[in-house]
Amino acid sequence: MNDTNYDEALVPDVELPPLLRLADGSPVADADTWREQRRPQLLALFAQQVYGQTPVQNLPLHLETLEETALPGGALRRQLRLLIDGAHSVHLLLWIPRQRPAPLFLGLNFNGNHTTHPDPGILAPSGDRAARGSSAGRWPVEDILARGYGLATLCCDDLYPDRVDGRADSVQRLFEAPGDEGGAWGAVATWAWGLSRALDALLQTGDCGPVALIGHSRLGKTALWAAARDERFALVVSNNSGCAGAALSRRRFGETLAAINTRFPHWFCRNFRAWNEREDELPLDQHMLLALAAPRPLYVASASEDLWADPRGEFLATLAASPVWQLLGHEGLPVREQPAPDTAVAGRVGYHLRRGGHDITVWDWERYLDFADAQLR
Ligand code: GTR
Repeated sequence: MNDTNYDEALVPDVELPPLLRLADGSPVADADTWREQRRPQLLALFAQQVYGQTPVQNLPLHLETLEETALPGGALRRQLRLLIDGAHSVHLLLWIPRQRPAPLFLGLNFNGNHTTHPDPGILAPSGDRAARGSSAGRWPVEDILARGYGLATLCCDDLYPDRVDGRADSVQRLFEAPGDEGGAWGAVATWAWGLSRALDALLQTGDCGPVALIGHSRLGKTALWAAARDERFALVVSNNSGCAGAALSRRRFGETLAAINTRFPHWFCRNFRAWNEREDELPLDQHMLLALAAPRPLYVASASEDLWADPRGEFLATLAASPVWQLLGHEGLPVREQPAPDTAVAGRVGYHLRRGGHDITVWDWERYLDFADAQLR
């Protein structure tokens, strides 16, 4: 984008909409008011203005184990088919460590389960798109298993093909058409719905403990929205989620609402486009999305060269969300200044700025596993 701002000196003075005030302006001073009033207000706002309304219709879900393989050392690899309403199939790849039940990370992948690991036993979609093992660097399966965690992944395209005209081939075709087109759910909300269905499936298998959500980039935005909506997720990690994820929209640093809504009109609801270049009038900002994870553990990570995602805006949103954890009796983010690169900080809210570019690396994963050790064990 030609007019992208990467100059901190040109960032406007940002006044965030208050997190701990109800829509009528009255203060949110206790946990009950947060839970019973403010949290539902914010969820409704993000559904109306950003991600769209997820239908309440419950579709029947049928699970089938396609195969299971015992791995050397006692871990298991299992592949499941989730058949939704008898008409739409999604494949779930599950790795379970030797000691079970075990806590587990669940995350969407971009290009198919077979890209996340070179194992030739992993089923690949027909008319295959990407090479086997091509994103294995983002999924350190053996390290995760060795630390005593499981891992489950599914491809976002199985739920909603990530293209402007993907809707017709998405799982949305199984739902009644929404009455309000402007507020109709987009791809991010559909992917988030799919994460909840994957969780339904995992909860039916006896060997999964608490389920932590993780997502990179557009799938980090999705993990945050899924965790906001579904409180069964025990922990959430946002890796380089940027605009409409963890970054504050009002800063207009790197990717802006106009940029994202123009390039990816299918990700959000149509109402979101009304806020292009009107960020200051938005009745919300992304610190409020992060706060919807509370009181569960939240970890936000940025990368120093990932300026498009506005690392500083991600940190400031995390800091601004933190008072909700304090209100609910937990330590939020333990610092007030953005930590030096490659330094993890964590209370019940964690953050790091990895040196390097837009990616999820083994170093990032090690920090998430440390955080999960502290928060889930
Ligand atoms: C970019 C997009 C970002 C981010 C990223 C990704 O092109 O502008 O918001 O989601 O893609 O998902 O890799």
